[in-house]
Amino acid sequence: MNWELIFGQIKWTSFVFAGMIENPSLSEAIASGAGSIAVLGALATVILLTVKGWWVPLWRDWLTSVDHKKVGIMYIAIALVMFARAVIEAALMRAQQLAATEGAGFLSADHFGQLFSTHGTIMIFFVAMPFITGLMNYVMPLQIGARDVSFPLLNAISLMLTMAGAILIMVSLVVGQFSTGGWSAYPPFTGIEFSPGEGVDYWIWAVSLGSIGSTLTGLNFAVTIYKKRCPGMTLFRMPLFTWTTLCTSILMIFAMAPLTAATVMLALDRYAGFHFFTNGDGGNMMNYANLFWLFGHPEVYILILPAFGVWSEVVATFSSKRIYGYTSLVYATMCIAVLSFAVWLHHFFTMGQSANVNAIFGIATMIIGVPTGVKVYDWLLTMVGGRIRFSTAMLYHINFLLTFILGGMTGVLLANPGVDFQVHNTLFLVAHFHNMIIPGVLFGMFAAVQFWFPKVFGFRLHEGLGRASFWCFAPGFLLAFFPLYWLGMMGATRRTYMWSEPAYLPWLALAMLGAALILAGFALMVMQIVVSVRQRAQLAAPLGDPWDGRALEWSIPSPPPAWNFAVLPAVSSQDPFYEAKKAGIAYRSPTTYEDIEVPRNTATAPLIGLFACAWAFALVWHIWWLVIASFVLIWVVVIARSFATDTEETIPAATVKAANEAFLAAARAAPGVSRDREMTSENRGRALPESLEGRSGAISTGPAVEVLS
Ligand code: HEM
Ligand SMILES: [Cu+2]
Repeated sequence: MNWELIFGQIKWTSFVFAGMIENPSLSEAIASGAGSIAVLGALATVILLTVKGWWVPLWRDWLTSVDHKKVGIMYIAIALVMFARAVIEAALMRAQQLAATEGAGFLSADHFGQLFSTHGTIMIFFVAMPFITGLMNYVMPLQIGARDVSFPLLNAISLMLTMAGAILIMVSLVVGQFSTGGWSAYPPFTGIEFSPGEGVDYWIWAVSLGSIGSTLTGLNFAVTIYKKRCPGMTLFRMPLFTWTTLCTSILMIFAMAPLTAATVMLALDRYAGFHFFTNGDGGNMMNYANLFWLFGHPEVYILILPAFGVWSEVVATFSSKRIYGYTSLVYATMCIAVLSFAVWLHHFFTMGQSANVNAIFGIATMIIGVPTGVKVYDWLLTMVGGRIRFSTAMLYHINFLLTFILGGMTGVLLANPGVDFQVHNTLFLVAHFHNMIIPGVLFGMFAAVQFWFPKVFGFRLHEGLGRASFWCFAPGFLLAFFPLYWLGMMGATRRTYMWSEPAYLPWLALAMLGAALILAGFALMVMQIVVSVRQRAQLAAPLGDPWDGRALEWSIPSPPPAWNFAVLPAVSSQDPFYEAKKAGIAYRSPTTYEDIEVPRNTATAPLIGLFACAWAFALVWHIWWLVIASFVLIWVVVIARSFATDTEETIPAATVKAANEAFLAAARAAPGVSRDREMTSENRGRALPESLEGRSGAISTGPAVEVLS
């Protein structure tokens, strides 16, 4: 029997537990422990789903859904699960480096290499990306007054490809090893000669799946914003979060392609003996460096721009003011998006270009600071004279402004090739990019969760626990990363599992403390969600507008109905819902209702995701029959779908009318809640606009007119 035909290169020694049996050590025990947690977690999920009888609802209401809202929620769920893994890996790395100042620590060099590679890869591709994509999915169609994205099925396929990539990385905990090539996987180290095992292949296929998913998302969202805005929503009336979504989508279209090209070429080198990136034989790794960073630099803006959108919404809402400098914020976003393609070389100043080339890219990099600075002033000036409420989301915003400016300045330092020659490849750089990405992107997403959670689920999050978690995260971040600037200047190289340098000890100890605080913050955030679910009756805000919001998403019930808007709104200003509230014409009944067509659920996307996952796994392990079978099956599903005709269902006007009139009547009858009471159980989601506080706040029910016209 030729087992290799069936199982490819998988042997029993490929399983992580075999390492523990063969040469027991603490490092192996931790690896096996992580593998066991993955297996037990999967088992527990299966048992829970079976015992509770949730398989059917999971399949029927979620996995097969093409509703942008559910797709968005699933993206964010992936991000949170993967965050739990990656943040624990970060804490392990911290502990190892601390333990290794006077000894060898407890992790092997190889295990440490896998940890920084999975941590970086997961955080970028399976935490930050799904987080922003999920949020854009949920919020953008609501902000432009649309019923869904332009291509709902494609949207679900993007999600399932991302999920397939995430599952593949989880599988690598149990079967085989992951790459030790870092998140950027530079050849020739990641070529077959220096990394012969399956690790790099896991990286290649997980990242390729995510990358293709993101390309499709970019196309989908850009078309949606161009084509599906409601009547009257000109480009310059779009909320800023939608603007940043548009710019990010365009970046996704152009930036993911070089990445996919790079991963596929690396795969050809490894699988088929090509020489794109090898040393010699005509190959040149600089081609990889250029392709990777042609993706990699725009990628950081793909992540930060949606967060900038969140900050703009949060600061305006919680300052009870219109955003300051709307137009300048839009142009700044566009400038950043364009410039982001002109600076990639700053990631390899030290790799042999002439001084003139380095100088040009250094200057281009510094120029990005200008539009970013414009934004910072706009946010600050939005707060001036505003009635600021220090909600959790707003605390994150203020923290963002303070910390992001410091991180930005270290970026300007690094943009000097001369400085970069000194500190590149040290913890100074690690400090710099975490300094941008944690207070900027990660906390931006956390602020977004605090802000939009009541919209998504119909109840607010527990405010006290939100603040508690913020007060762990914010100082935790400072403690975990500011010492790294010092360490970097002292010469501590990045991706190093031990330096045996006692002088680093105090700084590493501080950083460890910071990581512990970050873990505590995460635990409190999970607790906040659990407690809020338990207390959802007191926290309920079904009337849709808990924060005195400004854009269209706040004008509909929470959670929104499947069709989002009973009648497509017509807008005539920026901040249309806020203007309507001020004018006393919000919550008016529309004159007529029409039948609404929504796409039916379909198994297409989850099946494609399943087969794509099998295909990638088979490629990693050279299980050729499965490679062919799953590839064929993907296309069988696609072709079968092309014959489906009955893909839409109609929701009768009467159903829509009954639901909408009940909502409007409840909203009109509810007493508005003023801003100083918004964190109390009085807040049912009917905000009293600040301009009307102290007055009756009554709504003229008047003659029926189009909502918001
Ligand atoms: C939340 C707390 C976090 C902690 C404590 C942490 C810690 C670390 C540590 C210790 C390293 C290895 C540094 C070295 O080279 O020695 C690292 C690398 C990295 N981290 Fe984080 N991190 C955190 C969050 C994040 C987030 C949110 C992202 C991105 C969204 C991220 C992206 C990365 C990347 C890309 C690398 C580089 C991996 C490589 O060298 O290839 N991290 N982090
Ligand atoms: Cu860059």
